[in-house]
Amino acid sequence: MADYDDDVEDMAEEAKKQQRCKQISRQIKDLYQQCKFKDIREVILRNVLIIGRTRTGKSTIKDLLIDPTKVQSELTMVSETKGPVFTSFVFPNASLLLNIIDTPGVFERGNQQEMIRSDEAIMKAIVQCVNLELTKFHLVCFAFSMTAGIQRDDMDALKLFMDRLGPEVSLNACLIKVLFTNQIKTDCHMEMTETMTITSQQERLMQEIQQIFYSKEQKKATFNDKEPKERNILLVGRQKSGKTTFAKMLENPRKVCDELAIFSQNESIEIERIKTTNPTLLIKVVDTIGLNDYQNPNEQLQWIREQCIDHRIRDFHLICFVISITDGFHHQDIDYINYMTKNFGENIEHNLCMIITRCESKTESQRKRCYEQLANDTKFRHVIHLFKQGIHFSGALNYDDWNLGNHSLRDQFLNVHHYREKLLDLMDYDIRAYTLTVQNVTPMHLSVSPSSDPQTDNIDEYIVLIADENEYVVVTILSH
Ligand SMILES: Nc1nc2c(ncn2[C@@H]2O[C@H](COP(=O)(O)OP(=O)(O)O)[C@@H](O)[C@H]2O)c(=O)[nH]1
Ligand SMILES: [Mg+2]
Repeated sequence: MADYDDDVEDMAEEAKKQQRCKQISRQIKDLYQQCKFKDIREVILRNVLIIGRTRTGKSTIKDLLIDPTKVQSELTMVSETKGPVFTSFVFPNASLLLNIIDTPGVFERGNQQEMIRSDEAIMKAIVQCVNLELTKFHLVCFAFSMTAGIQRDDMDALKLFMDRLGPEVSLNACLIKVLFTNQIKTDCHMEMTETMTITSQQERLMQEIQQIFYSKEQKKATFNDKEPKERNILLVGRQKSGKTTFAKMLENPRKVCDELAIFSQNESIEIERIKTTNPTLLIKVVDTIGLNDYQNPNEQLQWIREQCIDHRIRDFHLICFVISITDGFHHQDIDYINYMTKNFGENIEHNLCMIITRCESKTESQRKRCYEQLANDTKFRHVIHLFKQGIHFSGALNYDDWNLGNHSLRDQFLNVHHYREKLLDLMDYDIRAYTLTVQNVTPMHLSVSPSSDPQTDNIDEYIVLIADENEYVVVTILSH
């Protein structure tokens, strides 16, 4: 009996203990609920390497992962090349940890202009990854912006990159195309009623633009039976900086620019003859092949000089260094400017001006900010005085906006017309022409045409190599 009583007592004690345990466990759970680290769980690790030039939107791709509704800040004129940047992202729903290594310097050249490329930046990026114990990449993304396109220089950098990482890297490679679209585009698109098709919207816009153009021209019209003033203009600048579009805009500001292409067209020197009324000018525009990082700028400039002399154009009233606001001012551009003064002679500065293209949607305050950024840049400050004919803006009716029948085209035209007026006034002044001398021009048959190098000619081959299985990720970013 005593044994039985003991057993009952033990059982009761045991039940009490269990109850107490349950209570404590509940309390621990309650406490844990209040703890902010309660979501600790296993995650899948993914390492992504983003490569590409500066200003191709690589950092913006990262922003996009966090908040795709974010409107990007305004484009700056000058970009700084930074070292590799490492960021980790956690996606709780997908139990994913994403490590992104952004390597801006890889596609920028070393200091020595004569060297085609140093792989110092690539090695630096690799060392940084190893230091972070990141030795495996699930994805290697090559980002390029539609406005700058893919240049031959990029191909060289990619080739070098693959040499360093091994060809198997292409199995994990993809191509990211970054499009900067105007915020206004979406607004206007929504405004369009169902009955108003894009075509009729385009027709209406063009009529409106024609009317504005004629009324502006009429206001300026004066009786003038004088012979037109002859002006020669030389356009120099990077590939896709907007030189050809600028010449077309001078001829006809109502023209919608061509659609952006990824690759630069094969070009040779083109000479456009443009006749304008108000003021009455006969402008000969020498549109050159774009300067590119791939070639020795000295040779390129010398070739341009020879071509001009071959075409019997030696006197230039304006020598325009063309840069696009979307690509900004690179510090390599300073080298080009210095090479220009060296190659063409110091007195080029009396006729030198800068044209900043793709500004059709920029307001006056934006243009002012852009100018201030240039004037305050530590490096550009030293060459700004060379642009004795000033820094000017230009633009053209944007193809994408036209394609969607956007109302913004009207305001774009007002800006473009204003820029053109100022530029024609500049050309109308009696500027003393700069004369190209034959001195120092040694006859040489350089092949600076991008199409003439058989080794890097087959662009498609490289794309297939990098974008295995033709994988495209299209990222659309709202611009400011
Ligand atoms: N919206 C806009 N697009 C431009 C402008 N300039 C150039 N583009 C675009 O950039 C592309 C390349 O420009 P292009 O004039 O051929 O450059 P180039 O290589 O310097 O002659 C054009 O086809 C246009 O799509 C501009 O002022 N405004
Ligand atoms: Mg061109």
